Amino acid sequence: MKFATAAIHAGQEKEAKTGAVIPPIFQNSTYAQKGPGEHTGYEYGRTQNPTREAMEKNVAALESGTHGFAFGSGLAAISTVAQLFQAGDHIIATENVYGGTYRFFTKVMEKFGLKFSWVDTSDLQHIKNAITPNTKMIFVETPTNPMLVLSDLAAIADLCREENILLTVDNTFLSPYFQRPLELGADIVLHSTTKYLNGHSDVIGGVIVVKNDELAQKIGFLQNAVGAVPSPFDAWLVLRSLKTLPLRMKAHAENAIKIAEFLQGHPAFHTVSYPDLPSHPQFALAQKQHKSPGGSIGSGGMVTCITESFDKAQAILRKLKVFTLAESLGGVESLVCHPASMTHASVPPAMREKIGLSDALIRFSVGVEDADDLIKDIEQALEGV
Ligand code: P1T
Repeated sequence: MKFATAAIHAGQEKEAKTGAVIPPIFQNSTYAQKGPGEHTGYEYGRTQNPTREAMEKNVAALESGTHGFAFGSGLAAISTVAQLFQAGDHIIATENVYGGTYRFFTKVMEKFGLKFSWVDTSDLQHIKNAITPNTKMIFVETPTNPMLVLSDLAAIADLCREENILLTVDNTFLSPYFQRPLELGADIVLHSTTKYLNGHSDVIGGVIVVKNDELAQKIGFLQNAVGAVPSPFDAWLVLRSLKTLPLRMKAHAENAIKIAEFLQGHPAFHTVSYPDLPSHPQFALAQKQHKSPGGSIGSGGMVTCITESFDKAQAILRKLKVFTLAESLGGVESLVCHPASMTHASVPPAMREKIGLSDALIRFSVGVEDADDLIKDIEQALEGV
């Protein structure tokens, strides 16, 4: 099945009793048993839920994996991956990750004895230098949030295979429409489904996909044992949204390049970053790695730029009208954010400086409105600033 067909059909059968075309929401916590232990394969809602299973199978198909596991948030998915490890294990992580991921690893998992090295994973040599005999996982976010730095997944996957290290990729920024890490050799791919996979800013959720039975068994065990599962309704909303993922991602990317080009041509902005701009330092890697299943190149809807000063950034953010000033990203509506004080406030200032996350940086999550209206909105916000 091709991607657009899988987005609509994978994991979904017509409901047996009525033929309902869309999978029902099984809003139940438990299932009747005929006798003790004599059940239908469904025992308890945390352990199994048919609506959740349909969504998990759908995302697994889109990510070219074999098993999907849904969670109550992106961070719940990340925390479940972290629980594969034990005290003393060493993890190499991309130095610029979502602020909440950084906070979770440094403030929570370090307390349990996991050791982290924060590395610029865009440079393979930096990863090689950080490997120790205890290194168990490389955790890569690409493109990074918010600096849009790319890591070469095929090259890192080769290194991981040689060194017997797991490669986990946070694929939230591109979705499987533009990047499929398991095809490039990663072991685990995960998402905040809150973002592009759900795409309508009405769910908090997460998902993990793997292609290996042993890993699937371990993550399935943790999903049930730890219990950070989503509600059936939230799983259903994500499943509904996945049907339009290819259409939405195409529209996001078409708009994002227009916004990036507009910003680049405007003197109010210093540094405009979008992987499909030839000025992006890793443009060539984006052309190789960010491919839709049909072969078209696209880098999603996230664009950043640096304004003259923190005050200028504040003034612009207050005046935007079509772009809503808010945390989060990946919805059909355009959002804008000031990472240093919002999504990445939990990253220490020294680390923000190291990765180039300036107080004057603005992050746009370009939605699927008419690009002309988005550009006009930025133009009116710049008037008098
Ligand atoms: O918010 P949650 O569903 O728990 O997902 C966390 C998360 C994980 N990975 C990436 C790359 C993310 O961007 C996020 C959440 N990010 C935001 C809320 C944000 O505005 O950047």
